Formats: sequence, structure tokens, C-alpha cells
Amino acid sequence: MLNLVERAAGETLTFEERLAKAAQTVDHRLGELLPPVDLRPSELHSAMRYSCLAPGKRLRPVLCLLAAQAVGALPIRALDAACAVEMIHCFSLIHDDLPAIDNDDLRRGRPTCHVQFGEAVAILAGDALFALAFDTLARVEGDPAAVLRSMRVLTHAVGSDGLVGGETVDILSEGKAVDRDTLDYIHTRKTGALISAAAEIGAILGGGTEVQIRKLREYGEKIGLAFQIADDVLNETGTSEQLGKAVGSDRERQKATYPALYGLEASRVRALELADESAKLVEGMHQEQMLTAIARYSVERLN
Ligand code: GRG
Repeated sequence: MLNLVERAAGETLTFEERLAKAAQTVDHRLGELLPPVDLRPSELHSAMRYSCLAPGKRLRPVLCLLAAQAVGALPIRALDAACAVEMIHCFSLIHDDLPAIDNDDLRRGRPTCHVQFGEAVAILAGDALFALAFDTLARVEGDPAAVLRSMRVLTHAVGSDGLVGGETVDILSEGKAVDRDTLDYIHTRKTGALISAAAEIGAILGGGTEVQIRKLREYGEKIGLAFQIADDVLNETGTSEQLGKAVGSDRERQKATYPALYGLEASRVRALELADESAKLVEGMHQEQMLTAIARYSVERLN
């Protein structure tokens, strides 16, 4: 039904085609899981759908599907969990863009949620996405112990030792000299935690062994950090047309970033090293090629 290594008319799909196909599957399911616009309160549901269905890369949900496949399961086993992870990601983007945090106007090539719907509805749309994510995960069919474990992984990734903790230290560090430990603290939590959780949850729901689950979690941690380093580099070198969001903002806000601390070249080198290290962790697994390609894509991407 859903196969990331499917062949079309005897032809192997390219990496980009597989990524696009998996992202399409996620988008389709998200469309079903998100409340319809004609359901009251319509404005709230419009805002949730506006942000969550906007054209993002869907890296986290695709990783979740791939991790399930990597341990030998069909990706459909992890599809709703993958959507739950994307809902959390979209929630974090909406709140990150708010005037009280980064005050950004552009996201995924469109006006940010609060610009489009107003601050109050944007905050509430984020809150509702958060609730829907856990409702969606709680309803996943399969081994109840695996579902409960997945929920714990996701709550930990979001909480004060995850996204929220990383974001807090990021905000409080603006304009201050930050050491390397603090920078890694921010990056591994603000971005790495959810990427790593996506891979770990896929492995858990796919019925992986403890060793496989650990390796996929560590793979996710490494590409999560690499992804954020690449994000820091793109904030310096990319254009807002290419990225669909503001550029140069990190420097303006005197944010703690890899290029600020290590320079652009050393940052690129570190991101590539992490991608190589992550690839070693998935050697011999199903989907090794695709997982390795995702690791490279995380650091070589242009948006
Ligand atoms: C409680 C979930 C929660 C959040 C509140 C605001 C906040 C705390 C955290 C912000 C975390 C954040 C937005 C980190 C940035 C991570 C990052 C690199 C985002 C961009 O990810 P991409 O490039 O985006 O995958 P697309 O649009 O492609 O999905």
C-alpha cells in the first residue's frame, strides 16, 4: 500500500521521488486527521489546516515511516504516529513565529499563522494541534505498550528537556556570548529532540529490537543536530525565496549559532561528519540507502 522503495513500471524511483511520494502520503493522511474547515470553530480549524498542510519538507514524518521500515515493518504501521509528529512540529513553528518569540512574518513561503489569522487564533491553533497530536498517537492500533512508549518518547521530546527547553535557552541566550556546550544544548533539544523522536517512534511501532530502537534514536540525534547546523548555515547563506522564511535573522537577533561560534566552513564540515556518523548507525538495516540519503539531504539541502 505504502512503499518507499516502490518501483514504477520497472523503474527505480529516485531519492527525491521517494521522498515526495512519502510526503504526499503523509499530507493525505494529515488532511483526513485535521478537523474540517466547516466544523465549528471554523476559523480555528482553518488556521490548523493552513499551517499544518502548508508545503513543508515533511522530514520528520518521513523519517518515522522509514524507521518502521528499517526494522522490517510496513510503513503504514507508523503513518498516524508520523502525522502526530508533524502536528507537533507545526505547533512549534506557529508558536516560534509569534511576536513574543521570533516575530516572523514568513513561513513555508506564506504569511505566518498569526499574520494570517491574528495572534489569538494562532496561539489556539498551536494548542489544538498539540492536543490533536497526542489524541492521534493514543489511537494508533497495535501493541498498547508500544503506543504508550511512543507517547512517552514524544512528550519527552516536546517538554522542558526537549523542544521547550531548547527554545527557552535559545531565547534567553540572545545577545549573549554562548559557549559550545550551551549551543549543543540548544540545538539538540530545539531541533534534534523531535527528529530523533520521529525515528525512535517509527522503530518502536515497527516492533524493532532494543538495539534497533537505540540505533535509530541515535541516528535521529545525529541528523537532528546536523539539520540544525545546516539551518544555521542557510540562515546566513540562503535567500528567503529559496527557504520560504526570513534569512539573516539569526545574526540580527544575535542568536547562538554554529557559524557564529565556529565559522561557516567548520560548520559545514561538522554537519557532514554527523551525517556520516549517522549513516554508520543504520548499516545493514532495511532502508539503509534511503536513511543514508536522508542524512546527506539534511545537510546538503537548499531549503
Ligand atoms: C511545545 C512544541 C512546543 C513548542 C514550543 C516555540 C517552541 C517551543 C519551539 C520552537 C522549536 C523550533 C521551531 C525549532 C526550529 C527547528 C527547525 C529547524 C524548524 C524548521 O524545520 P524544517 O526545515 O521546516 O523541517 P519545514 O517547513 O520544512 O517543515
